[in-house]
Amino acid sequence: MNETTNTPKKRVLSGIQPSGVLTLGNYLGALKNWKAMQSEFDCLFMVADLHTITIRQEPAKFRQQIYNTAAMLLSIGLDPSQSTLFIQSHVAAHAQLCWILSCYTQFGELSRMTQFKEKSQKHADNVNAGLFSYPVLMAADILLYASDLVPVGHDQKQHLEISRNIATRFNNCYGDVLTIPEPYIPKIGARVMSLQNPTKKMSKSDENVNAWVGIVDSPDDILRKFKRAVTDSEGCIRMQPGRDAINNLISIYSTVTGKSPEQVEQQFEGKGYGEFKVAIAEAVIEEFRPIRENFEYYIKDKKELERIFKAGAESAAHIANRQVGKVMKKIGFVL
Ligand code: AQP
Repeated sequence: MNETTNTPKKRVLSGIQPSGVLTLGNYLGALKNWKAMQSEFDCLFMVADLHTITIRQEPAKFRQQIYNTAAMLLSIGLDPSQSTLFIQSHVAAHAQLCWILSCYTQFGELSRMTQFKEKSQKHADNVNAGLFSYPVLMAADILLYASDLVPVGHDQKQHLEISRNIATRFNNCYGDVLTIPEPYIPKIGARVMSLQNPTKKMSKSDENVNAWVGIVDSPDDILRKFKRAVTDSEGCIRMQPGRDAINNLISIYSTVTGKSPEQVEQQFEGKGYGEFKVAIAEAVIEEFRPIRENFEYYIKDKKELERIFKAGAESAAHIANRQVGKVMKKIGFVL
């Protein structure tokens, strides 16, 4: 219950892929908000491991990344007594509903997804059906829990839209079965760009390690990566259209410190890029310091991580199985 309005809390589902070391982009674009959302909403947060195998993974590394991502969710302050934390593949209903919904999704609408176009170019040797139908699995994730809200980054808007279309199409056939999710635009938000190519978003799967800053990177690495970040030849710290590198650095510093971009510009008036980069690195190092310490604690005890995430999966499965049952009954399956 929401204690101020005395109404049921809205349900929110969000997930993160264990596809590498979680970055400053994942943190400022998603994780930091998740922590802030916990008290206001009924939150389910998942390690989206089923999504990750659309790109080929090396088994031992993949398994470790799943543990790391789970430990990271706890390290940033997600509380299993307040939110449901689980690993997607532990709830079989995701795959089950995905198949059902894929029969209510058109080939044409999946073909228009920009992420599919981008990822199939990047991984031209493995353009598998999972990569193509990824948005259907995402729709299943959301619709399984009757999520009212889905936090969306800029790059996820198209996927939420297709989830809404699939749900509406299903409801047009069978009545009001699926909740149509609304986008939730987080309070703190930033699209963090690559430090080496600021026209591209910072991605954990970027092979150039200098392009991204990991949450558990050492302070030395963080400092080095910011020092190497590309800039331009203008020499002044001001947000301006077309100055992608500087705009990105100001946005990072502003989001981490809570200062407005104008305050950041004032603070660094007349100062050089070198000084600015060190200040950003120091702010990021301080932001990540307690998280890295927590991470070192949680990652040591895999049994405890498994216990926490298995308990979360049980709660999630309870909701998800009922929803799949409802959907199957409407379609006419014998249950
Ligand atoms: N650079 C970014 N800026 C802001 N938000 C970002 N997110 C990711 N990168 C940035 C947000 O993080 C959440 C989880 O993302 P994901 O792991 O499910 O997949 P992704 O968006 O594909 O993230 P990556 O790091 O780019 O992974 P790879 O390299 O595996 O593709 C999402 O809310 C996303 O918006």
